[in-house]
Amino acid sequence: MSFTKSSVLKDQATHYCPGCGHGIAHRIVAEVIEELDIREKVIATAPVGCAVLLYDYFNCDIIECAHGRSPAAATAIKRVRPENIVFTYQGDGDLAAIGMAETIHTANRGENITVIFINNAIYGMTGGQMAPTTLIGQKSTTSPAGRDANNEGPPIRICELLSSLDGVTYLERVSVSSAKDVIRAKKAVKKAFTNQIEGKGYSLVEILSMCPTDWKLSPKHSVDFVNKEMKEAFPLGVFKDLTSS
Ligand SMILES: Cc1ncc(C[n+]2csc(CCOP(=O)(O)OP(=O)(O)O)c2C)c(N)n1
Ligand code: SF4
Repeated sequence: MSFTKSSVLKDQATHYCPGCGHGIAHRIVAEVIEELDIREKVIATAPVGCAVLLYDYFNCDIIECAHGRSPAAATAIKRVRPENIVFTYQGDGDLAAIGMAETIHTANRGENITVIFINNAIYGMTGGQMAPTTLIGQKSTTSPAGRDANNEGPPIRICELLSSLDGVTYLERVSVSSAKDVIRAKKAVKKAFTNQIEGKGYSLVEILSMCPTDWKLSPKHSVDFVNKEMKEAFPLGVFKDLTSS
């Protein structure tokens, strides 16, 4: 079998650094949209962060949102055009820092949207500042001695945090740091889109993802960092699934 690129991705080289997880996450989302045959119906929101140029890469309708405001914009789009399939694509700075209020209230309202959350434990685009998901001891430009729970608090686990909200239908944390993980991640993303198609409500997939540039690690060591350190701090798994009950 020969590998072909999904038609949901444009013929456009990305600007992502070597070893970055965003490209893998893009491919997973694109393949799912193609397999579900929903491209014509999809409206995505692009974040502010390294994936800001999402609209250059995906062959579907995309609106650019102010930093962190994707859930509010997605809420409006889905309510006005319920026949469309709406997804947000957000980094940890976008979703869990500046956009935390939008994230919590959108989840709590149980909006029928799909959220793709890329957790790379750092602010990638702006040069490596600490994110809400930065690990204890992890160095960043704003925690040069390593994150200290006494000063900065421990990392925020979004799936665990949102799991207490009644409005939430489906939460799963996956990774793109091995072939097996990528297969699992695609299943989760497909379920999150299928839930929306079936009108089941708010679904979020958290994807642990590599940022070699701002972690100052090689691509190979970045994969090791996800597989060892990140998976320990952010265990993979399904945190809520009301679709099977
Ligand atoms: C209102 C506003 N505040 C701050 C910024 C600066 N800014 C741009 S991207 C970013 C963080 C990006 O990190 P993340 O969301 O984790 O995405 P990543 O780049 O890691 O994929 C920040 C703080 C901005 N563009 N707009
Ligand atoms: S800075 Fe990090 S998140 Fe941004 S493109 Fe480079 S590796 Fe990816």
